[in-house]
Amino acid sequence: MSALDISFLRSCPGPEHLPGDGRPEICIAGRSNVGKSSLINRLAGGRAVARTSARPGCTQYLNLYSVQDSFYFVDLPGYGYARAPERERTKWTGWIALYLMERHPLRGVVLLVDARHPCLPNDMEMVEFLRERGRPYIVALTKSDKLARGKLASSARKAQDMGPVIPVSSMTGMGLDQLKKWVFQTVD
Ligand SMILES: Nc1nc2c(ncn2[C@@H]2O[C@H](COP(=O)(O)OP(=O)(O)OP(=O)(O)O)[C@@H](O)[C@H]2O)c(=O)[nH]1
Ligand SMILES: [Mg+2]
Repeated sequence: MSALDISFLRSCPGPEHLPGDGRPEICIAGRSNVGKSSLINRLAGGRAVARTSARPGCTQYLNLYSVQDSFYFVDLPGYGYARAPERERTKWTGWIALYLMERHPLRGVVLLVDARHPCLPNDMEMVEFLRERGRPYIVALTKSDKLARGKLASSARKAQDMGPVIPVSSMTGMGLDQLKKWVFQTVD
């Protein structure tokens, strides 16, 4: 996969701080620790443009990236982090919902789901939310390198209940060409 030219612009405390230049956006959504930052880094050719950590819940802001000088990636705060205070959690959910519902330049959502745990209740809720609002999305099954081939195939089959699925790995690069293709088609 050829690397994308991705640069980190800033962290925003809420969607109202995103740019107003009308460039298209693709958002990267998913549970806390699912691999959002790792995916962005791998798409950037392995450069550490996004912060990654073993501690879930570290990305509490919307992180904004410029891609190819022509569109943006918006890395959403991970949802479902049980150890965040209740009040914080509700706030994150509120931002995410508001952004997904109302953001005009948003062209599509890459929903990251751990390949080992397809169809968890809060991911299904997200899928329902996107479907109801007619937002184009794709499910990227992350950490696919952690599953043997047969297990990955059955997980991907199950995940099809969520929508169109691409198994990916930020470790091996699996599926990233296909994901990139979806992103370019969706911003176009
Ligand atoms: N084996 C493997 N590990 C991965 C992969 N992607 C992410 N990880 C690991 O999973 C952990 C979380 O990855 P992050 O990219 O920080 O996840 P995130 O969704 O950005 O997390 P928050 O921003 O904290 O919600 C890190 O320890 C990563 O190294 C992958 O494709 N394969
Ligand atoms: Mg992150």
